[in-house]
Amino acid sequence: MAGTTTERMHITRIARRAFLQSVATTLPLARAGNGGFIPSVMHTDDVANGQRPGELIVRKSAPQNLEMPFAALASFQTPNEMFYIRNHFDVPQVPLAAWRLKIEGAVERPLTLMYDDLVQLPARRQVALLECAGNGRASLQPRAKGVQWELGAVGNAEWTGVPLGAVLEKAGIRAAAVEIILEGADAGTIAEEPRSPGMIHFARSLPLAKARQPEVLLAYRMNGKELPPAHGFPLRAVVPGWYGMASVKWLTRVIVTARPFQGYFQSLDYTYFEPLHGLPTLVPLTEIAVKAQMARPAPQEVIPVNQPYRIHGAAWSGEAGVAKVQISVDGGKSWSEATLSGETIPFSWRFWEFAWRPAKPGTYTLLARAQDTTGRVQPQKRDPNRRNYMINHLVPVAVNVR
Ligand SMILES: Nc1nc2c(c(=O)[nH]1)N[C@H]1C(S)=C(S)[C@@H](COP(=O)(O)O)O[C@H]1N2
Ligand SMILES: [Mo]
Repeated sequence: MAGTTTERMHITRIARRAFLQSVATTLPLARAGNGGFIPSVMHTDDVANGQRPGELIVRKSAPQNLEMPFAALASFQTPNEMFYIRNHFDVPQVPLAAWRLKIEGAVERPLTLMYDDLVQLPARRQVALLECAGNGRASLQPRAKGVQWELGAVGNAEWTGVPLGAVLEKAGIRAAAVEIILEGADAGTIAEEPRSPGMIHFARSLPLAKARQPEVLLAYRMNGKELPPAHGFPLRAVVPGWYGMASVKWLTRVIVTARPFQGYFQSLDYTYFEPLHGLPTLVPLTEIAVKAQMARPAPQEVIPVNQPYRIHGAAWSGEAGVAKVQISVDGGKSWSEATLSGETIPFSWRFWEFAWRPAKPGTYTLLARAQDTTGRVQPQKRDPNRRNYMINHLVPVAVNVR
């Protein structure tokens, strides 16, 4: 792969100071602290009950994979420092002066854009939730392969950028086009099976129909601040409603292609079995499945008897809204409706809460389940067709009332 990059922009790994200097000289904004984003971290053992809010939990340190302690859920927009980080390779250090975005393939006019070109195009702000397709994996039995995420590989942020569709229109999509491939500057080799063919870049594709939706952005700001390095500086895709793998970070190439893309992260990773004519068929993951997650109580939390307790959390469903959330405090025998707060904001989560007052001491099994505006509900049981992804079956939360 490294040998085929001649016509591509060159990204050099340079010392952090040099990187900051080069950014600072090309971009006044950077002086406000672009490179200053260093997530504060804690180790898994410190968070038995998720009781140290304000720090991300390390699930893997090289490359860095961090999750939010979901018990600390408090704000509708997840602060940048609390937003989970899912990296397959090391964060590429991209000097802005050398950075380019290429739009190529089945287009009338191939384009090469610089950062300043992009930020001058009409911008759109879009709130959208990102959830990793492996979020909740730690609850799977038997243990599934991959990063052992608990509940925190999810976040909701406001993104600012240029609609991908607008850039594609500038380049002119040819009639033969079927998909848009998004390629990141990060690259590496995957040593475990299935192995990668040497060095590969992170890349995913979108069907044309989704790529043209107005909510799909090439984003350069996150919650009003410059996109942090770990989240894709200088530019990332944000594909609202779809699992996180579609939102390619450190974007350097947009390739319009006349055949479906079959790259590593498209065909081997991030796929599930969809039954087609009765045959389980591997297809790429797309839309986020409906789900309610409980922030508090956290598993094994101790709750005082006969006191009011606020059960609360968030619910979401890819491209649809949340219609209702129900709570059970008796292991699923009976259900009551939770209160949804605020109004539906497209592609975002919705907070919910339920007032509980446990009358007797003992162990209780709590469950939350969501239904979306298209009628979809969370499954009771894990579907093996989903492999190690798309984890939205009901997971009980056991608590102790004393
Ligand atoms: N270039 C690149 N883009 C990427 C990834 C990556 O490793 N490299 N990880 C993807 C996955 S699997 C997820 S869940 C989201 C996570 O985005 P975040 O780290 O900003 O939360 O980024 C996606 N985009
Ligand atoms: Mo992910």
